[in-house]
Amino acid sequence: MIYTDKEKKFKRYTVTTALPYANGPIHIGHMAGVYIPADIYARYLRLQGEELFFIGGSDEHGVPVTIRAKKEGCTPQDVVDRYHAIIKKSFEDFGMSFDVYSRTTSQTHYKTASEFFTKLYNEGKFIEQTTKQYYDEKEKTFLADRYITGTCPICGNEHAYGDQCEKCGSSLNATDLINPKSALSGNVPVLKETKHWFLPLNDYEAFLKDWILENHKEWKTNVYGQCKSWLDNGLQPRAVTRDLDWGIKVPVEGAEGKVLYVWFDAPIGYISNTIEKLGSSWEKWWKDKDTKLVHFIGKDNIVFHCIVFPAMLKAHGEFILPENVPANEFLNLENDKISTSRNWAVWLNEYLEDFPNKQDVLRYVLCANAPETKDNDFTWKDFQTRNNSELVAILGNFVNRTVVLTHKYFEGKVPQSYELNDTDKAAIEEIKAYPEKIGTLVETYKFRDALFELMNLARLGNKYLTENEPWKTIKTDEKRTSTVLNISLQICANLAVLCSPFLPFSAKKLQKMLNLDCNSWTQAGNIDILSVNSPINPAELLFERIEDEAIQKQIDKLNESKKQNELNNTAAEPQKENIQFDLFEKMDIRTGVILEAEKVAKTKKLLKLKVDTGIDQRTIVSGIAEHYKPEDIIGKRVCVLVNLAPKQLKGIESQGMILMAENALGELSFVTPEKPFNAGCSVR
Ligand code: B3M
Ligand code: ZN
Repeated sequence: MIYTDKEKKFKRYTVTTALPYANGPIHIGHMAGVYIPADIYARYLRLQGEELFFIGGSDEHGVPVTIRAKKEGCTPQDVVDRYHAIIKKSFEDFGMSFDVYSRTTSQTHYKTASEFFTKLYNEGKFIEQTTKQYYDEKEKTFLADRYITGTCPICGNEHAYGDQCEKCGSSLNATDLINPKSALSGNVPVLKETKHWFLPLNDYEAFLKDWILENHKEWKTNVYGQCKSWLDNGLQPRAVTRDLDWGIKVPVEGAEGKVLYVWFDAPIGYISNTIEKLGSSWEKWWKDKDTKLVHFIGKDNIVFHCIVFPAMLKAHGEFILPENVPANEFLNLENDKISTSRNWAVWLNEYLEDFPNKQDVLRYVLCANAPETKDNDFTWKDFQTRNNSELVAILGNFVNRTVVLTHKYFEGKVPQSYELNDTDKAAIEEIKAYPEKIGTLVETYKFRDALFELMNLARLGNKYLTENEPWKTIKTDEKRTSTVLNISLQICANLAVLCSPFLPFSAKKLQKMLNLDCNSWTQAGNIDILSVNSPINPAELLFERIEDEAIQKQIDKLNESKKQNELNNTAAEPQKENIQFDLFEKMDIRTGVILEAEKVAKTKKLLKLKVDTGIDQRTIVSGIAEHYKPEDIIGKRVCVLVNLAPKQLKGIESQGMILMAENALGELSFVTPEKPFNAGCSVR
């Protein structure tokens, strides 16, 4: 049977969002892929009067957290405490309307996840298997796949990881790597036997095939397609435990040093977070067949939410299964994959520093560009265009014109509507259709289209106002102006209701301007939202133009990241051949201070400097003009090779050489004594 979401009626909704790893801040890719669509959906359902529990939280276990801790020289708990706080704050700042935002290191979660495992264990739902895993004898620990590097057997990349080669994209087993090395000690790891518990996914294959492939044909094609390919390839037992010291201890005897696999405990986090918030009344959200469970995730999480977690829930037996998993594809940034390690991202916390109070602009752009059916690209130019020519020029402009005219002609009170003509009637017919049109799109997870329709309503408003010219009719027919402004204000009020899931901050502002108490989606779709004579507050700009400089600053920031990456990835020049100390001793290097600097005429590269060497004040010609402006380097402390034989350069005698460091991009930097030493000190 094929049924769409709409045809089956549910009593309530449990909506989850992927729990971000607490090993870094949140970026625009996370927002566009998961959180903005989920928040629109949740806010919409609330306005529809639906009972809803909207769940978020941080995923605090797993190897990525331990890697970060090791890199930063702190404990995993330190890492997750720090990033949980940052992530939670970003979500709050961007108006994520979670009913709970908790974490997988909470006591409730440890208890819930342990009990979940124990139940399956006691009922014999796992198989025990002893396999050989890489072990680091120096560090005395088994190695997670990510902790092993070596040569990719497929493309020969020497820096492949035990789970994946990032060069050719192949997914690997650690034992596939040629010349494996432990990332902890650099030693060659040995294979050692270890016992683990596996969930025999193959036993759930028939159930999953029937449930997804037969009964959920309405799922998004990218999600359905990925599930089908997994199921067609046949499922294998999956280990649900790991040898690691960060995580939830495996609650059975003889499992010392083992924890639950992060992908076993994390999805249970959705349930624990519900319990944490609601106490004993949590069960209806997870066990009642009349509850619709929806998971918002990115495409890399599909297999865990559509195959592994449902198999776990099925094995447990008491829980409902997701009704839909509207996973998105990936968002790229300026034509390049978003990457935390390469700092190629727009971080939410930094965005708000540069664009204070512009949460809705980012929410708008990320929704308008959401990677719903394919990977998509975020560019700063597009961000600017969408702000200036859509939010400002269409939505903001329409509201502003209407409110300003109301104050100009009708003392800031909603004027009366008199006789309606055909244009009015046509506009009203169109207005009526919007709540249903937008609502249906939201209910079927087409958030981009929904947002586009919302803007069409604003376009309709602009067109209506422009065509009916109330500023002209005021001179001849005040009643006509009154009618047109009434209808325009009613369109503003419709927008104030309908935009609130998408642009919650601006919606609030607009509702305040209109003195509108918005609490239901059904308020929209008519032209009686605002009653005649009710007061309208003075116009306030909903959006403001973003100028080129602000955009250029962001592009510069990204270019800086690109440059840093290039530098980090370039190996240092090979060492020159050895020399004896006496040769070095012959060089007389001194600290010095630049006293004067000017460009050498008709050259691009040369500056003529006067330098205090402590011995004398002398002229040195230096090839640094492309890197430093003369006026910026007066007073600079430098190092000077003072006994270099004088040389004529462009007719000037240069008496020595300023020492410069040069990076892989050919950029120059003075070598400056770290303390403010006088000129003339020897350098050796
Ligand atoms: N933390 C992976 C991710 O952030 C993972 C999601 C867990 S959802 C239960 O992509
Ligand atoms: Zn490879």
